[in-house]
Amino acid sequence: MADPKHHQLQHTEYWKGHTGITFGVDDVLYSRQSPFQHIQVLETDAFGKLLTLDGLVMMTERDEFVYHEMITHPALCLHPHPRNVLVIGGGDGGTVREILRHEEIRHVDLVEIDAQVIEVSRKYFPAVASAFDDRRLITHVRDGTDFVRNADPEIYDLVIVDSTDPVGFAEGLFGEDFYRACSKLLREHGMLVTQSESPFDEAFTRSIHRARALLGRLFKRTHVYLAHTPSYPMGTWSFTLATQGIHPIEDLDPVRLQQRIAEFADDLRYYNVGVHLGAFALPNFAKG
Ligand code: AG3
Repeated sequence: MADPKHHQLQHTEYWKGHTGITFGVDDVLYSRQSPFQHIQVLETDAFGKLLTLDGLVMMTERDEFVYHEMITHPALCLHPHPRNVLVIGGGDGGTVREILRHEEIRHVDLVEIDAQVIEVSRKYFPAVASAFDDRRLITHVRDGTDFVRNADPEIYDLVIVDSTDPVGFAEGLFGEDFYRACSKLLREHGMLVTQSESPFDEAFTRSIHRARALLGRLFKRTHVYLAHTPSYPMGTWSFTLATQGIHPIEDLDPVRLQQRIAEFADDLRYYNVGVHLGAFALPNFAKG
């Protein structure tokens, strides 16, 4: 039976034959071409506002917390004393919002290539962009590959790559030169986390296995973990964590993790001790 609320406008993400869910669209709030990509903000019936870049779903009001909590807290909670963080991409601000919940964080550099993404997020997603005025944050509108090539060595404890898919101008953010440059920026115990696409999508997993192999040459350990992201194609998303030895489960004391979480937040909506432990348990099909 057809939905009684008929949407003349819909949005479905298509990429290489893979489709995401179809959003019923009530209104197009923003639709413009930036120098880098086509940016849209759509008012959807089920997910609130939706941000797309070149038609790819970046986030929705309803489920952005899953991705943003999971790209940040597992690594931040594993690191013995994270102070300085570099975020490549993430111009919507969700990733830095989560990082800056941690009081021990002294400095975050956010490097976003497209100033228009930041402006759009500030205007349409204030709850996501809520940390842009934090004094500990410096925002650089610049190409991430260029930034990491020129940054001082050994200054960060964590690098987070919150990029769009590895196509077009973002492809360099999944490549060998980029990862090598990132690894040089890290201090002792330094870690890198990158979003690594849906484990169901073969075209992507090929590039992700390659990325993981490249990271494996530069870091002692690489681990993939998963989260449920209803608005992204296939509904499950992966992240790759690279460390210089810290094991995400074996080096974790659940009691201490519980205390640590309580220190920085009492209102997380996804991440908790059980989720941390479970996220690194991969279904057979997703084991590399
Ligand atoms: N970063 C994008 C994750 C990749 C989404 N890919 C897709 N829909 N095909 C999310 C930006 C949120 N800070």
